[in-house]
Amino acid sequence: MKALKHSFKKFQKYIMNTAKRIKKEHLIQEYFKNNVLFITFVLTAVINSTALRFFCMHSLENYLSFKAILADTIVAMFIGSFAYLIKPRNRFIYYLSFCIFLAAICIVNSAYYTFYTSFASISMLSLTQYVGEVSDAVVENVIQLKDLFYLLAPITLIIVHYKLKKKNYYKKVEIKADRKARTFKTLGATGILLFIFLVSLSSLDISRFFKQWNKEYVVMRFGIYIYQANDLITSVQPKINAMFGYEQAYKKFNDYFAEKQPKENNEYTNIFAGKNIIAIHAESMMTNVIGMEFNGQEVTPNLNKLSKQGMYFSNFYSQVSVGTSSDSELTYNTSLMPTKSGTAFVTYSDRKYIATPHLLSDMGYYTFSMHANNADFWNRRTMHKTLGYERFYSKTDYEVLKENLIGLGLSDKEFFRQSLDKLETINSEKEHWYGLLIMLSNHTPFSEVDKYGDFPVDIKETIETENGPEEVSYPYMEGTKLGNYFKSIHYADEALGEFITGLEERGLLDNTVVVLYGDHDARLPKKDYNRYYNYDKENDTTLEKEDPNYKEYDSFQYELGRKVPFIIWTKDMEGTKLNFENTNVMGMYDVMPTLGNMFGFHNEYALGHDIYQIRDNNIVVFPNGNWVTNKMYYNSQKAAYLSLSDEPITEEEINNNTEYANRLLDVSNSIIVFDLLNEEKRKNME
Ligand code: GP9
Ligand code: MN
Repeated sequence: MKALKHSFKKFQKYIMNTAKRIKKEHLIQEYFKNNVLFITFVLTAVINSTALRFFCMHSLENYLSFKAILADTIVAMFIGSFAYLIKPRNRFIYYLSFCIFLAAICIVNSAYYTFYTSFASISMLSLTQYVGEVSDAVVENVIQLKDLFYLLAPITLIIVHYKLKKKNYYKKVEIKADRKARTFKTLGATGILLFIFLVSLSSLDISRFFKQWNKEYVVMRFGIYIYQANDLITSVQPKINAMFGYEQAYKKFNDYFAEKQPKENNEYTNIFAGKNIIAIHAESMMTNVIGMEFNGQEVTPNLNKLSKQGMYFSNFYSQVSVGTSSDSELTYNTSLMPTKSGTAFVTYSDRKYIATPHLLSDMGYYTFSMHANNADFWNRRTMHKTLGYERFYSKTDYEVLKENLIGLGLSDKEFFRQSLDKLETINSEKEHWYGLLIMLSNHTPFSEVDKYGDFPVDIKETIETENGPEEVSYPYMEGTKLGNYFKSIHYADEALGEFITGLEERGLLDNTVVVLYGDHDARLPKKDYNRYYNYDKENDTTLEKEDPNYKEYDSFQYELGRKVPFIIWTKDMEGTKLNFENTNVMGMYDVMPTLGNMFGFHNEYALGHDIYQIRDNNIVVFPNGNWVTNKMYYNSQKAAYLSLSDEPITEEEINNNTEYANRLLDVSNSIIVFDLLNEEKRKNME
């Protein structure tokens, strides 16, 4: 302790002395005098990046973001520090080149943002037809006066340089220079700032940085220069990954599909041939709300109705990884699994995919997707094109009024209402069509409770008192995240109900099959489920484990509870042989082969199965290596399972299924990383 005190005192003294020295010897003024070009370079780079945030994101919080300013300073100082290794009179060229380069990054992003309300990505360059479109558009409509602001940086640097030259400055600093020492000192100072920056980052900042798709967020926290460098790495990395091991991956892929059971027809083959399709991607919609009630009021009356009237798959799982919504869309459209690293939508948007919209297009369908959010969210603008959607109706195709906002953007009710008009037009113009509509309102954190409408999740009871019957209420799920989720999903369900009514009124259901899937679970806290299942209303608490009425909700229950609904519905299905509940385990990767069988398209490289071919023999593999069958749920990390039937379980069965799961994940990953479905590429390799 004493030693610590002593060192602290010593450090304090050192700081005091240094401060005195700085004051006495006018070191700061000296520093400024001797490093004019370096300081100009750093300042202009930081001002440019700050201006870019100001012009693009218009909020004080964004353009005065401390983290971004710090990050920009670090980048500029890092680049600038190496200039000290060069002779003073040659440094100007070094600074000017980098100054122009950094200004160019700002100009490109500024112009790009005006057009796309997003920041630029190098990966876009690989889509050649897209580049054509963009460059035309940029030249014709987009370059504006504000984009030229960034040129002030090199202009300032040039002016400063000539002023210094006039004063014979370079000759003076030449004498004083100790080049290596200056470089190291500047790098040292940069290192200290970097340390402060890293400490200031939250886990959300870090995770978004690595995912990179939420570009505005990354630019806001890391500045434009780090964003662009990160973008370069994330765009190039998959190309490098794909350079090694192609042959081996191709062999494994061939072996895998050579063993796959060929497609067989069954009683559902072509039952919907020629029908139009409306697919609804239901954000965070889970199966456990189906049939649920509070005080006699159904949480999701419309979803309940669809599940009762249609073909309802009640044992259905989504198979998402870190790409959540986008992973779900990938698997739904291609019957492939999410990639092991990165996300297919962002990292591998330039690969060839055999996707439902491609196959339907080949059959003469007009294919489109609709989502009233920013088109670049999850890189959909690019990826929906890659998947074969001929048109993507995104935020700019909708009227987004402030009063209609919920959570991430336009409310589901308004989204569906405006989509109806578009669907009506499409229906009048196209003979066959397929549309994917992506919902948005029921998105975590489910906190805008006042916008969801009135849906109490308490317990109301009427009790007899001396003064007659009186209504009492126990808070139950009120104020919990799960409770808020119920309110939110009630809203989403109402939106769904209004949409179905709207479709019916406009005659859009006459020749249409509605397909609905929940994209992933809502990631709700386990303790809230515990309260839901074990509420002790007398004490307003959760029952103890020891209580005889306690219902176990352990991690297995939680995993099984992550089921999402999958429903195939037509307006006249009720009471027919297609109206039933299918309880066989099924995954998102089985959707494409199952629908393919019903509508008449086939993807021979699907990883899932037509559920009517595989029936009760199915296995659903999750990206983390876990898997589930009708008989058991297996957690591969813990090497533990939960039995789901009375049938005995053998070790051999567990090993075989685990091997199958690993192989499937491996092949799926290789298909995407090595672009194995791209025959042209194959030819070039041979
Ligand atoms: C964004 C929406 C949500 O447009 O689809 O994505 P998520 O956060 O669920 O992945
Ligand atoms: Mn989602």
